Amino acid sequence: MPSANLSFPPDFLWGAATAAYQIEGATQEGGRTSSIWDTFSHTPGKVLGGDTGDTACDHYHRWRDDVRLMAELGLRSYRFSVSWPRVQPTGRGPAVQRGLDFYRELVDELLAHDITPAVTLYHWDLPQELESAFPSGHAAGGGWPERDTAHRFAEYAGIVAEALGDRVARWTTLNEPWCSAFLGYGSGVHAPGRTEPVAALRAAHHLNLAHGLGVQALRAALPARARIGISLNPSAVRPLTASAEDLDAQRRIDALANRVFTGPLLKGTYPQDLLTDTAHLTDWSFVRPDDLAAIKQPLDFLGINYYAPAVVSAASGEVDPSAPRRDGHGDSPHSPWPGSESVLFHHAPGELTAMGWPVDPTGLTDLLLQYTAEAPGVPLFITENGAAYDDKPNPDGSVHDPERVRYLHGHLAAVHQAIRAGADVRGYYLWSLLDNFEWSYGYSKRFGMVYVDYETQARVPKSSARWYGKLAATGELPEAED
Ligand code: IFM
Repeated sequence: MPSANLSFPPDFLWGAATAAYQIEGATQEGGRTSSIWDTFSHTPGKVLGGDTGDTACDHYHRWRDDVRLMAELGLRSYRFSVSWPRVQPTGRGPAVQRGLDFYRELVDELLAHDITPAVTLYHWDLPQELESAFPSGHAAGGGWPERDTAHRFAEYAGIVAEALGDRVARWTTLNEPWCSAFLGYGSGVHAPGRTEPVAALRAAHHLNLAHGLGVQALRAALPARARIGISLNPSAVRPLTASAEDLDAQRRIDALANRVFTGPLLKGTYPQDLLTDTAHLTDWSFVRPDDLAAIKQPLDFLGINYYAPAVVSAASGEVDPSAPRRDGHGDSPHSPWPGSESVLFHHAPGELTAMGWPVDPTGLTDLLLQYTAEAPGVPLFITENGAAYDDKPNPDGSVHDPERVRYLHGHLAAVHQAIRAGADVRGYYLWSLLDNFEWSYGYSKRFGMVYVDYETQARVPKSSARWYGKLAATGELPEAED
């Protein structure tokens, strides 16, 4: 579609995002100890090709060059995560000053280049010690199914806020708690790799609680100008047909993907249908009386991470548990959908990215308008959006990625459409600044607008990076290349 006249508001924030474990490397330096992702990636068979985050993009040593590159590309904001085990190696007690210093220097460098830092406190790298703790005698482990982890997170949030609060105004508590809970403890394709449906539901609640307690700790430590939110990865769930069965499948997945978080965060309740759908698994007595009030904290913004919609149907017959679920979240015989394991996932029509995810920007417009209605008055940010493609350097070393430009163009046009329809969207962070460690896919999937040669650690901006830089400079959506 021609993009003439697609101008974004003048103060719209254009940025790129990364996460600590995906780019930093240096996993045993500066006093850092293992996170659940170090343990998981070092467990044979868990990550494609046996890849680990040990070196990743070596950002821990190359951060100055990476900030310079961001400035050259014209980015106005950088969203990164703090590695919990770098700052508080055991997940409790005093912080390691070297860990805090790393992030202070990074923030100072960003500010010196006029790039607004946006800090995410938790992007999946739980200190291993907290997972290995067995506070209530659970045989399989501690971690997010345990209440204490929420309190540990609030303590950690306060520590980071004290250290960076004079320089950082944008704070996100958790990134995509759905993945932490349901991929980490349900299907087991993410760390810590547990496959216990009830633990996944308990984890979801304790992540919600961690957010609520974390917001309180941040507000206590930060100046009033600080803006605090959370990044969710809501699913734009569509029924395959309009049959009552498929609509029920849609309702079930919407409850487990979306409302399990937005219910308590925005309304202070868990949805009744979710409690009913999972009643054969748990009575939810792990939700204590004051928890919901603690979780429903005022939000200064809501972060939305969007990649693709989901199309679901009811199973029409016997379900083969070993058949691929096609929900886009990796291969596992275990479902990440407790109580709704029989729901079938289908590809939305159209082109697929290298992740096998359909390209369908309409889901982004839908979600932005949905959250405009559900969270009135709360500004929205797209805190992640992007696509993996099989990018390869040309003989002259350049990297041309027209598919990514088309993906970005389509999704930014969808954001523009939502703004025109009344959504208060304040910024967009492209996932990702650099090619990086794509979790259980290792280094096989490239999401970066900057190509990383993992042998030499050379960074090569792809053509999408130049395209995006033009957008950041002008606020006008450039045409997609042919
Ligand atoms: O790489 C991830 C990121 O860590 C969280 N959101 C989705 C991205 C692509 O899978």
